[in-house]
Amino acid sequence: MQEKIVVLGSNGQIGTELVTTLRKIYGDDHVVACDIRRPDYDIKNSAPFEFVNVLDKEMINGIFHKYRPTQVYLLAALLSATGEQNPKLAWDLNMNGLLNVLDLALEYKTAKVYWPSSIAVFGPNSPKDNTSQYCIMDPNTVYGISKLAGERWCEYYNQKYGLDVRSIRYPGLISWKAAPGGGTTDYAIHIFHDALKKGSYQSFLSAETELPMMYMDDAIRGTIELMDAPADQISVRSSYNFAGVSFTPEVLAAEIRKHIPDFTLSYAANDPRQQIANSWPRSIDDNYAAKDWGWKPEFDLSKLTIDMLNNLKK
Ligand code: VAH
Repeated sequence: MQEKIVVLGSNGQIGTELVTTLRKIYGDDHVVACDIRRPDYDIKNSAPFEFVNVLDKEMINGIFHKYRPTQVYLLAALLSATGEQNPKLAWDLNMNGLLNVLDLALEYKTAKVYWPSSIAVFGPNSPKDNTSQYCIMDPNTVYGISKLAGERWCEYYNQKYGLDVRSIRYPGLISWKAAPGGGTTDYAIHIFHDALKKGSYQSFLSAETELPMMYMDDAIRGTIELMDAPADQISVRSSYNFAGVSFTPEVLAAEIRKHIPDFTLSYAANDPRQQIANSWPRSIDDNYAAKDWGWKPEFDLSKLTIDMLNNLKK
């Protein structure tokens, strides 16, 4: 059957690249990009785009009615740092946006739904190293709380109503195409821009802050591999742990200096994002993803650094 894929939140850091990749696979007309803002990347005029506010259930109902999607990706969300500045909007968007989509997917019998979670679902008392799929989870950001609650709802709609909803706990994602959207891990993107522009960068996270990260190419490939996997191979219906490479700002700076020898890194003190980063794990065990669909990252720190610098230089 012909796929008709709707991507809600198509203009974000993930959505921008997911839409491009899905259109290469399924064809422009089979992927509808939806966002509350017109894309700042040059989408082809022919490719379908819709203005959508995911908090407006009637509006989303109109999209489901018009396109009868076979797959829906809900990427619209407020991330960790922005969410702390606007807790009620973050909870409303991240939670009610998801519940709107889960209900409509049931009503319109959508074959598959994708919703991103994050390593932000772990908290101060979660194990810090090689954090496992099942462990203590006490997130203390609105973003993390909303993602943990959302995972519970995804599993509930799968177990109670049979909805085929799939999810991945993304680490900090690094990419060059679309600007990052208010995350705590965004230093690992800005550092490349400043390294090329100014030869220096001031990190808002301290030198020894190690966080789980991943190159966007790996994240997009892994997401599509998950969505393509046979349903009976999916053993996790909350959200899969997912790992790329963990590093600190100091280690990343040393890698950048292999290409820009004079690059200097300084540190800003007392940034609120430091508290958020301190509550997250240093590294993640993604053995369930490896077992269930053969997940394996391709970008290590060296390859990620080369790709970022080469593309940003263009
Ligand atoms: C954030 N980039 O910083 C997101 C991500 C694990 C981090 O969820 O909020």
